[in-house]
Amino acid sequence: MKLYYATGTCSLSPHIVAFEAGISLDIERVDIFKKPHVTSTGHDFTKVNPNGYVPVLELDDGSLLTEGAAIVQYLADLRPEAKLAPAAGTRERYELQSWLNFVASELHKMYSPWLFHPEYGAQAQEVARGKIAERLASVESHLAGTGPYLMGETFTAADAYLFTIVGWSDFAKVDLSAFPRLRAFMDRVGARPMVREAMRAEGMKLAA
Ligand SMILES: N[C@@H](CCC(=O)N[C@@H](CS)C(=O)NCC(=O)O)C(=O)O
Repeated sequence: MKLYYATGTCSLSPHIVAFEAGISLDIERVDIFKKPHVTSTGHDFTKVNPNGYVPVLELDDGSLLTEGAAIVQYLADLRPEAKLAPAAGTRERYELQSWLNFVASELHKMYSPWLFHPEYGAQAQEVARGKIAERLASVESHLAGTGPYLMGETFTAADAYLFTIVGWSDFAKVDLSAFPRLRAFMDRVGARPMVREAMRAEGMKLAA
């Protein structure tokens, strides 16, 4: 299987899940800043994903799976013993999907594109930061009752996704100082050996 990724973007989330699950992936970097996007082997990435975005998982039969929230579940289900997703059909699985959807729609798409494109202007960016702060406050109070992870004691695919997106906060000038539990969550997840391996594989800088 091959993961198309761009360093430090949302594709880090399936990358972390693969490492945590003990699944070895081929990886191919995509330059999402070039138009059209090209892969590290020089291919036009829009031929892989006409929407032009990572992550894309190419399965061994050559078929392609897109959308991070679906890819992490696919990977987690290949190794149920790693407990990165509760069994399909259980109430807990819907809870996981609820978190994945929350991160995708309420956080990921609020940080990006708004905070990565200065052309939207300072006012739009401040509105985005305000919305993000509201959503992070609800994560903060959830962690107070449930922690240390979103689903309780067990690290899941939703934690990998939350860690990836909230990890953009410094760059996006999102202030986390009001969210001590979330900051502790970021430190806890960032210290996991397999999370560090995934980041290292993408050439990211690791905290000491
Ligand atoms: N709906 C997609 C969005 C993925 C996405 O936004 N990917 C960004 C990186 S975080 C990207 O590749 N952007 C490049 C582009 O859209 O051209 C998902 O959830 O997987």
